[in-house]
Amino acid sequence: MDNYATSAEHYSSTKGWELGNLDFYTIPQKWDEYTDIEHQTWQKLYKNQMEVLEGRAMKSFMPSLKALNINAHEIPRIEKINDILMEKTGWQAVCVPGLIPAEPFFELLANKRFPVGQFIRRPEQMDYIQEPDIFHDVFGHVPILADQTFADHVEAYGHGGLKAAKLGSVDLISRIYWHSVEFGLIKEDDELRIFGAGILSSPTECIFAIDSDSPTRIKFNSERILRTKYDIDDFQENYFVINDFQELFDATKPDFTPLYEKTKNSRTLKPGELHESDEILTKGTGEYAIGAKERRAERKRQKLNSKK
Ligand code: HBI
Ligand code: FE
Repeated sequence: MDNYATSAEHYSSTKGWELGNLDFYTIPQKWDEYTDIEHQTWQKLYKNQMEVLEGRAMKSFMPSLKALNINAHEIPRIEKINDILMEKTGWQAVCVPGLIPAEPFFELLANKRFPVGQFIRRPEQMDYIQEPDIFHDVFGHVPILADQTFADHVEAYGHGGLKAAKLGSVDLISRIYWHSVEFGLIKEDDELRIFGAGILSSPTECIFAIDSDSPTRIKFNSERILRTKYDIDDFQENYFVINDFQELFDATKPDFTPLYEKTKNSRTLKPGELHESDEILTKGTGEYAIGAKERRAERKRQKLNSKK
């Protein structure tokens, strides 16, 4: 990675980038340079997820993995996936060094390119990483891009994001992405299933999101979600549920400009908060969240103490 700026620099800076510069943040995969340990990390994550996602992931998930030949054997070669994905929906995956700024991220999506972290997590980070790696992106996000309706939604989201950036509303539209593409649930034949990539790629949250009594599951509502903050460092307290991808596509199709105005004039909702407009599917006990608050406070105390 010597020739590239570090991902931290990439995320914080759009210096040198301008709209239309689609290749600015993309890097070669350099597949030959993955080590045996890195391939083993992929294998372990993959095998574990296949077990826990059985009966929990949306029904098309495993067939899509198979169709794109994303398997347990080794870290996939991006070009190989693209040969198939291109033909199915016109999408392609491109490698990036890590998180990139919001506008170029949206522009890639608007052009049917899904940014994939080139690296894989270290063995001591199996459960959780802050930055999206190749396992999160290729295992979690890419398979569902083989579904045309979903792929169209993500493309439209890219265009919506670019517009939101001009209106100073990136933080608001990001909440929609978070609560659907990353942490969304879907009802299939009256059963709750996972389609959000953040859950699909998490060994623990995929069980929590479906089986736990703690979180509340609420019918997807874009106006409500635009007002809703999210936590990035623990399980979600509320999950939003769609009936199918067409619903997601339709809900995010209208021009959000008036909704941004309305949202800015409304009180922001906290991650675990419920609202009177909520159509609640299963009401949670909130038990996990109470413990989570204490755990977070404890982490803070430890950090402070270590600085003394
Ligand atoms: N960059 N590589 C990468 N992957 C993401 O998922 C991502 C990103 N940059 C910004 C971002 N996501 C979100 O904050 C957008 O919703 C703005
Ligand atoms: Fe993601």
